[in-house]
Amino acid sequence: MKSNDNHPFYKLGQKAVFRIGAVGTNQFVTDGLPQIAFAGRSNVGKSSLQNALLGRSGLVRTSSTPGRTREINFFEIPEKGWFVDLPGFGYARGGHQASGSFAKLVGDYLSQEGQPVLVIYILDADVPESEVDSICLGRILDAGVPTLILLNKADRLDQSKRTRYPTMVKERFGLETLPPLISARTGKGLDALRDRILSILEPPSP
Ligand SMILES: Nc1nc2c(ncn2[C@@H]2O[C@H](COP(=O)(O)OP(=O)(O)O)[C@@H](O)[C@H]2O)c(=O)[nH]1
Ligand SMILES: [Mg+2]
Repeated sequence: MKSNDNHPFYKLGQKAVFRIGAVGTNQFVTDGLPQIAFAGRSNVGKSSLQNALLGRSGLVRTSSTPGRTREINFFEIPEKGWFVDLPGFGYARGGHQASGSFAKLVGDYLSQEGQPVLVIYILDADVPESEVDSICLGRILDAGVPTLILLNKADRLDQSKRTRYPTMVKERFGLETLPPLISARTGKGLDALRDRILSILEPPSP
């Protein structure tokens, strides 16, 4: 682990467990605890980011082959809430038909009443202008689901791109603030994200 290995979120991360890979809406978790969903194109690092946040290298399966995850995977953080790993947008091994059915499953998941409480939408920091992101992120923002946009794989950008790309993405999606540059690989930016997640899973008592 990196220098941030004593963040209080790790205590919860150690207890995280995989519960279900939902292939139909009847398998969605509905226990009322907050769900934080990770969305984005295939291969942007959704699974790597969840592992890095939790400090659990093998919990969420990662792959260098895009489009492997077909289910909506629910990881329980006992008594606190859930990490929900959505299938990657914009790529389907099973062809057109399969692609339509996961688009529907993800659409149904995202349009539930009150869940997810937050969508973490991950962009590849080095691909700031993908058409698939325009469509998918555009829909999520239009649906009004609270969304945090992050630029992952920041370790791959040179200084010039680190300056220019967050501004490009901010303008493109009409965001109020610059999207943070993070890296699931180096741990850059992850403690701020753990703080935010912890404030959702363990809200300060009123
Ligand atoms: N350089 C770099 N590679 C990353 C980072 N995060 C993930 N990857 C790599 O990107 C590939 C896809 O990651 P994965 O987590 O499976 O992506 P997913 O399809 O969005 O879940 C894997 O080879 C990861 O090792 C990162 O921050 N930096
Ligand atoms: Mg994945």
